[in-house]
Amino acid sequence: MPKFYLTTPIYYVNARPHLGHTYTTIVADSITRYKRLRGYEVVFLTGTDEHGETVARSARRAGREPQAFADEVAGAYQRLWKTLGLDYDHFIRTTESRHEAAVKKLFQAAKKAGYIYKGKYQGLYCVPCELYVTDPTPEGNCPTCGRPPERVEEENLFFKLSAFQDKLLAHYEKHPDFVQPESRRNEVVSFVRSGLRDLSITRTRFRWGIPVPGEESHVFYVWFDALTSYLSGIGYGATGAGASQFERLWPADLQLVGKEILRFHAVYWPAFLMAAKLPLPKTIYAHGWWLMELEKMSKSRGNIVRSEPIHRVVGIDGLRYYLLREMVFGQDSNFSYDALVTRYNSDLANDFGNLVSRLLTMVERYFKGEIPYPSAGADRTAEDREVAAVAERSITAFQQCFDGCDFSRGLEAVWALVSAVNKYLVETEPWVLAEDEAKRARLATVLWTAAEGVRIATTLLYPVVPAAAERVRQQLGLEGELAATSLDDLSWGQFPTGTRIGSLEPVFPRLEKDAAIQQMRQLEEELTAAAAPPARRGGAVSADEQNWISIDDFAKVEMRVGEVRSAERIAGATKLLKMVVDIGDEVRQIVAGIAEAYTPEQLVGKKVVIVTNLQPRKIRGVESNGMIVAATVGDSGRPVLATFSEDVPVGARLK
Ligand code: ME8
Repeated sequence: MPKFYLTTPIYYVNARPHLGHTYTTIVADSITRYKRLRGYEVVFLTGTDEHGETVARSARRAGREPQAFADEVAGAYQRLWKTLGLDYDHFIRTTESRHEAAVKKLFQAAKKAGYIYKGKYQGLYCVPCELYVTDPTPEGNCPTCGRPPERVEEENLFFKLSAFQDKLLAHYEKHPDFVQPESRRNEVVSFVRSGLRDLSITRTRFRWGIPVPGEESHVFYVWFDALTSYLSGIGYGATGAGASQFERLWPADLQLVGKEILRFHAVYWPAFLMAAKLPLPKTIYAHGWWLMELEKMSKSRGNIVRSEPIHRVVGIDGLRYYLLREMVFGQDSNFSYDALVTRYNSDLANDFGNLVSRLLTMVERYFKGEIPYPSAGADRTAEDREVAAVAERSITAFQQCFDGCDFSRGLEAVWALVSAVNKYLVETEPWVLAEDEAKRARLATVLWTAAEGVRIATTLLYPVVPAAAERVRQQLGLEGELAATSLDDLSWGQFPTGTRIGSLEPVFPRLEKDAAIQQMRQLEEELTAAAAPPARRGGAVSADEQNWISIDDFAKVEMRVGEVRSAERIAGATKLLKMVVDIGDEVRQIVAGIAEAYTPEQLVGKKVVIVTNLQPRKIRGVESNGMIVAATVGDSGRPVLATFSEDVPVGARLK
């Protein structure tokens, strides 16, 4: 049996899973199911990325030890994948000792081959991206996330990435499938052509990482650590059975990544592997982003949607279908509850679900629940032959699309068949045939043909909507499980006649759109509130007391000196400005109603007062993580920002 080793990125534990993470993992699960139907032994790896400065800082903010914090978030990922029934084989956590052993082994191999040396890094560093910023934006910000980097100076171990420029270019040339899709491949090639600098692969500025052998004050750079998970999760660095599993499975056949981390996977990763004399993965496939109001959905932007509210309302298969059908793999897609429910109702409830229930109701009514025998081939009409031809075309197109990660077009190919069967039933009118005893043979052929079309569509749908497809298969009275079917054997004309159908229950009940959307939004809000720090418990106070607060109450308000790094207007909101403000040990996004009093240019570089422990909230859909302090002046209520007459350090507290 040919093997197929497939990976998702391993997810950072500084954020709980949102729809973007669910997306990649669901895609990997669908590919796993598809490849298994094609006869592959599929091994699917996912996991969590638990080291690094960002995680250490998130843990500190939550008042937790990094390991306890990582345990909790890694647990949240594992629980969600279990709830969603995602069929992974390996879950690797970078804090496991087997992973630590693998990272050290990869490092030693690269060192032995002469690709590691000691040097000094002086320059800019972006903490959230854990990345040295060598090519800042014109405003001096990180090119990946747009946030202001910090100036650092560190003694590090360097990896001789520059030695791999020609080797990488030769590899891209020789293996056009190595980076997909094509457009991204071109970006990677031109990035490498423009020259590669050596890469610092250790850090001394924090301790939360894997210690570097022989350099006790250094820990590994989080990307050197994290990328190795694709090896450690299947036995690299192990002995005995673990090692032989690694020999059998590596190199990976397909590594799925979001486009923002393609450079790490298509440039650094193959260079590390080449240095250690390990074979390179066959394909790195970069997909696009789920956007919310045209911005990447991400925790730091505060614009996330979680999968729980969605799968609780449209079901797990409803969620899976939407994600694979709506996004063209490789491109960005805007998430909308409206589009989600519309897709669900039109494709799943109407086209497919109704077809199944109409068909089975007729088989029950006209043939006492037994799929009838079709008439002999010679009696077939053009309509019968057309359905068969569409089915054969759908089988081929579906497989071609899924082999090329074109899931939305693969599903369109199945819908061509679903629509053809619906059209066939409208044209042949079995309910009219049923009224005439002389047309019973024709009625039998029509229902058999429709059942065969539904069987094929259901089999093709299994990788995307596995639970629903298995239920339809049972309702059709077919034996065995779809999971054990072979797609290579799937062709027209195999529906076993005389099959007794199972009991009918709708697989995709229709949803009332407004109610479903409201329910999902409400669940999402509840989850957001549950994740936020608990609100202060209130109680009734007398009128006299209302004007007084204790010194302890005042001390609860944390105010700090912030410096505005960037500011921009919010489209469609005349009063609002979105600012990025540095408050010392972090930067915050803050929305304030000061656009009529200040231009963005007047604000950049200004020292201001920020209330930093205010519960985050969304203003016009944009997350605001703090409040800027201003006086309200005159009848118009013009805001005047509080600032300082002497120079004060960023981050200083006010009391
Ligand atoms: O980058 N749309 O982890 P991460 C689509 N730990 N996919 C999205 C998405 C969105 N809006 N947001 C996230 C890391 N993703 C590193 C990876 S691998 C050795 C280390 C998906 O938790 C997408 O696949 O930030 C992206 O690559 C991944 O989540 C990043 O998750």
